[in-house]
Amino acid sequence: MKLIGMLDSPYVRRVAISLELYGVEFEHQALSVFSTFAEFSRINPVVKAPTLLLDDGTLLMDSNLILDYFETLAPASHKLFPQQPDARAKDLELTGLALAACEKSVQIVYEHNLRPAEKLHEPWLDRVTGQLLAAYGLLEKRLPDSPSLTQGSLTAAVAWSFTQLMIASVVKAEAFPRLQQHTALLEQHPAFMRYPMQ
Ligand SMILES: N[C@@H](CCC(=O)N[C@@H](CS)C(=O)NCC(=O)O)C(=O)O
Repeated sequence: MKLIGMLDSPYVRRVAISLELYGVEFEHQALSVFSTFAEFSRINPVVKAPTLLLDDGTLLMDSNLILDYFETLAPASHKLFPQQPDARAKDLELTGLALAACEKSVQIVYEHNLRPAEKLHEPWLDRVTGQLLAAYGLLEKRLPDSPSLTQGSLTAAVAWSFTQLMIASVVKAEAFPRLQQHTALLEQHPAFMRYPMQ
């Protein structure tokens, strides 16, 4: 099976790290949805990263759907979402906040990198920035004191590393010390080090 997409996408990276933690073997093909659009489109005409191509030709896209499949396959010892309902709800909360932070960060990056400067729409950027800061504000509060390696905690770290790489001037690291510390710790984990953002 093949995972297609660049690791500087937080969605691709969370899938790569999760597959590693599940113990699933896969080939990573680092294609960009921008610079290698044509090659990407020959595998997935929709050109969405991550794309996961199963050995039988099934094409999965959207990190949550890809991870849903592997979470179902994983034995209890390797599942990344807690099984106990209250703990699961807390972890889904972290995951949702981290994914919102990814989405808002990506929107800001696209607004700056894809749109001509004269067409930047400041009210939209302000709105998205407010949503991004709200997502990280809640994550900073909701991260448990000693988080275990779950889907929520790993997605929070992947999101934070992405935001800090791409738009550190928008989200000041010093205002989020718990996210900083949490991410620094997880970035030392072998699964994170095997799939670095750059
Ligand atoms: N909700 C999706 C978001 C994926 C996403 O937006 N990926 C970006 C790369 S970071 C992409 O494919 N951009 C190209 C496009 O949307 O045309 C997921 O979780 O996989």
